[in-house]
Amino acid sequence: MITFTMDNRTLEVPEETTLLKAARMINIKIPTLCYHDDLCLAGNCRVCLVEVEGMRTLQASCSTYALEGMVVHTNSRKVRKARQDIINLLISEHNTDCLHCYKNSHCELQDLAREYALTENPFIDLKKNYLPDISSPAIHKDDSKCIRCQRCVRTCVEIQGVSALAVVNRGADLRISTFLDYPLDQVVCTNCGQCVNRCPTGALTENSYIEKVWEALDDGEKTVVVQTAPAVRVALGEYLGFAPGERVTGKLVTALKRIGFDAVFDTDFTADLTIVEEGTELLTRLKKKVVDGDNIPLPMLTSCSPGWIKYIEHEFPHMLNNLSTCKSPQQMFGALAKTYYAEQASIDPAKLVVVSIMPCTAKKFEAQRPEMRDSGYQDVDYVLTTRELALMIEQSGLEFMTLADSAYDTLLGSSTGAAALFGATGGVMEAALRTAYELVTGRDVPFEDLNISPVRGMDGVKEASITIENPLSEWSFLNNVELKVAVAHGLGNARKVLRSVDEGKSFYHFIEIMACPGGCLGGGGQPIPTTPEIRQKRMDAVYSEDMAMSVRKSHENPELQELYRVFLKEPGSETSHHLLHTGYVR
Ligand code: HC1
Repeated sequence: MITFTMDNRTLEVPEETTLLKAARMINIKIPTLCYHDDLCLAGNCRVCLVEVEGMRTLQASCSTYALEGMVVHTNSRKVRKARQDIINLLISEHNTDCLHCYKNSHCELQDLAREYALTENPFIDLKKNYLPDISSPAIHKDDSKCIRCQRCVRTCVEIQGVSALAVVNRGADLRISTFLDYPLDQVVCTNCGQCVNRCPTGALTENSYIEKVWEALDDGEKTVVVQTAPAVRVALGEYLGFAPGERVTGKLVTALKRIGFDAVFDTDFTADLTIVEEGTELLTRLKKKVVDGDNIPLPMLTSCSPGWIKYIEHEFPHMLNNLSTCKSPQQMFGALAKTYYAEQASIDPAKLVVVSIMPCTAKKFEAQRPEMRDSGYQDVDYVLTTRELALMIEQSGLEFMTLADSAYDTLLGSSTGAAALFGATGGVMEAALRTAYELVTGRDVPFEDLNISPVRGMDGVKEASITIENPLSEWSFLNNVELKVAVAHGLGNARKVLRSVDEGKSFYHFIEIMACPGGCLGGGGQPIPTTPEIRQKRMDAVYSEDMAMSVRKSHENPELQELYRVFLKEPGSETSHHLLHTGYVR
């Protein structure tokens, strides 16, 4: 242990503790613009400078370790003056049209300008004229607001292993660019939005569709329905007065009804549907492989995370046939809304607008893919992130904390605990195993309380296996088969698993991959900040939602059973294939 002094307080910390971390341990806030709990140290912004007695220059606290006997001042006159100068230098190059910035009041640079009471800037104005990159349906990149902290580049390289963003040039000309400066929609960007979630300013934001949604709501000719993703309800509250990890499902539904949506449905409903369709597909693949000896691609890979789909298209195109043909729950919902729901509710689908509330920026891209028009229309019209919904709730003047709870509308609104799990890494796998095991054996999965703990938690790659014993006669070919599965979250981890499978080093029957760390609960469209601690709290909320549900297996969802009875007929039917399945080509 190291003993040292910080702001006249004696501290004892483990070796290799940075001064920034030590300060946080005693609730002293040192500002920083480039540090992020998820990322490696960079020391780029220098805002976190502190004074260390005996040292000639101020030290960056994010990259200076506490040493025995050190005396540190985090708020001396010299420190305050240096921070003011650094912030002013950043502002001298920054587009300061804050009132028209999407990140207005959610910008870390703006917060510091306020905290340090900066009223005048002694430095020359060095702003450059950059044209924003508006090519992507998901992400808006505006270099005039970039402070070159490089959180985005480290995210894209270290966590996602994508490298769509890179640093180019040196010194005053340094900027964040793409391959050959191509627009975002022409490079390997997966639209995951993890960069957006870590950007301290308005340089990277989601492409907002709020105005389009208001327009639709104001159009008396249109019926506007909305679906809410599993991970939204465990995070939305963070922007509206609740602590991380508080579930706000009932208030979310009430808010959407008060905003004016004609019906409020749940993506969890189609998450259950995905499980039934995907579970059936997995069992069909196994049967074809084992019984018929077909050369069916295994492992089967989940297909609900659109950032992941874009990644496999770019990086492992030869494995595209391993992807489940199931569309994501978001897209299954859109296709059903404009067919089944429109029919049941006697609505002209041409006048039906489907809006999604998602924790994910890539869902905006997914909704616009040409494959996603099987209803005869664009199945999902507009996708808003959790953050955009929070803004709409504010715009509506609703006091979210005081809203009563409401229930989802019927027909596409009931769900199970299994569907709630989709919001967390491992959740799709857990939900699928609960259903597939029961379909094959007639019994519950052999885990206490249905909780399949090996696929839970934040490890980047998780593995599990279940041996199938005494299956029903139809599945006798699976007797004593050890079903091997894996789960990866974050595209860097996806790459590890796929490489290992591709090189023949690992074998699995089924792999769940989610593009974002922690799964959707850590999506690029979730409230900022999203940190490891906050992801854990959202994850705990997901599991408590599952435990609170009266039905916890997808195939037992009553509205889903009705959907099959009156419309789809059976899993994998012709209608199912037409509306709910798709394929991707390179
Ligand atoms: Fe997800 Fe999914 S879990 S992809 O993370 O399969 O975004 O929440 O909605 O579609 O259900 C996201 C979350 C979400 C889909 C579902």
